[in-house]
Amino acid sequence: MLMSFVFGFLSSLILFQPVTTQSVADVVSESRLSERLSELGQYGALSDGGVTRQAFSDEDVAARDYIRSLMQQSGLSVRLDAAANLIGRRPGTSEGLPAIALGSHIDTVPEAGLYDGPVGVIGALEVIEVMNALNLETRHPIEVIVFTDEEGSMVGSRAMGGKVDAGILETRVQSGFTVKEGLMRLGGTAEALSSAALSPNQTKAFLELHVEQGGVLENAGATIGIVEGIVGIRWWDVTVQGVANHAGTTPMKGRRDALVAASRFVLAVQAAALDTPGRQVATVGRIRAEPGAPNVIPGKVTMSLEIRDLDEAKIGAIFKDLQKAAAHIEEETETTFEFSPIDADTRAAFTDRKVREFLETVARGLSVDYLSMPSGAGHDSQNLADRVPIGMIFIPSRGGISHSPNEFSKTSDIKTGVTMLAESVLLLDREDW
Ligand code: HGY
Ligand code: MN
Ligand code: MN
Repeated sequence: MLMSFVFGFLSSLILFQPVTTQSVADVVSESRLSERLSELGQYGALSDGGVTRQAFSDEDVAARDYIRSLMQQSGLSVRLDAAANLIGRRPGTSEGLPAIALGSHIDTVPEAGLYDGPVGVIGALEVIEVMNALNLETRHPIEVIVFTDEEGSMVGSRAMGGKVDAGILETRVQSGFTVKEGLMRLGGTAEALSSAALSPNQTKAFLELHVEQGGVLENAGATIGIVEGIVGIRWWDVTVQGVANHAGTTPMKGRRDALVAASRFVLAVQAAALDTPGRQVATVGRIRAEPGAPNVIPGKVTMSLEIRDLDEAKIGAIFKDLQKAAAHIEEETETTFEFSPIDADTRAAFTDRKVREFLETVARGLSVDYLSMPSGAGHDSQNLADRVPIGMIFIPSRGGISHSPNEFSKTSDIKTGVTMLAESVLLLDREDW
């Protein structure tokens, strides 16, 4: 035990040699990070300080132009792949080597905060600024990627990970566009989606800096999370069919009220997640009762169902339990339930052990308090994990809040995350592994 600690500590001293007299941390600029995050936050800004910048919306299109201009200002060559992923490339001294890729997303959920996604994109661009300022050359090319529609279909990272088929093009996302329409708006090539898949040896590793979106780091007083694994996420549309009728003349007994049935199902979802041992979660995030008038018994309800866990088999088992619960509710309420999977399946993925070791070496070298931890949120990284070694760095979210205008991360923590990211890129570049 002692020997492995001594070895780990010594290797962090040997491996982790700051590469220049002026250190990376000296150059990472908190003011530039915070300026750029607030500039990006102007695209879809809300009066309460939050932002709505849904994939394929006008705000998303305009924000991508802003990021493109930052990429060009820092000397990156910019391209779009068929899935409209925006990719900025900094050449390496050995162009034949695979790229080390960084990045995240800039699309948001409705009424979001400023940090979920943008910290990973603005942070990756800051790494490029640091390398330029220190005149650092890397052997490997470095790429900064803005993935398409992370908050919905994840078409960008799924296409890059070779995990999509043409069916995804018909998926309609929160902004109202189908993926096909959206790709047209962003300049993608829907009919050539498969060409976005990473070829072998195209990318050496992918690192994503992201806000934790939970309270684990803050509660532990740690600044950095080194992610072990990212949960799998499965979505369904659930339709409950009852019989609409006059709310005044229809006796309570014998009603076939779709909203009463749906409400019982929502409580069954909560019970299934609470009663199963483990850290799984299950949510009904969207519900709509029709025809939606106060004096009409709802005849139809459509709602979403989401189940997440690191263990795919457990997601399947919980879904089976919920189908049984729905069958029971059908009988008692004389309604019918229909489940249709939404093509946004995101499989659980584990980060690469070697990449995690590099991240731990850098954290020790920077004397940063870090935790190894799972991610309860989904991320673009997980869709690349079958093709590329991935690593994720978390920074704390105040109060564990995210997907909300109250989302906040300290600029000093963002700076620490970016310093970790930059030093990790330099270490990955130096080491043959
Ligand atoms: O939903 C998620 O976990 C991610 O923020 N898209
Ligand atoms: Mn995110
Ligand atoms: Mn999100």
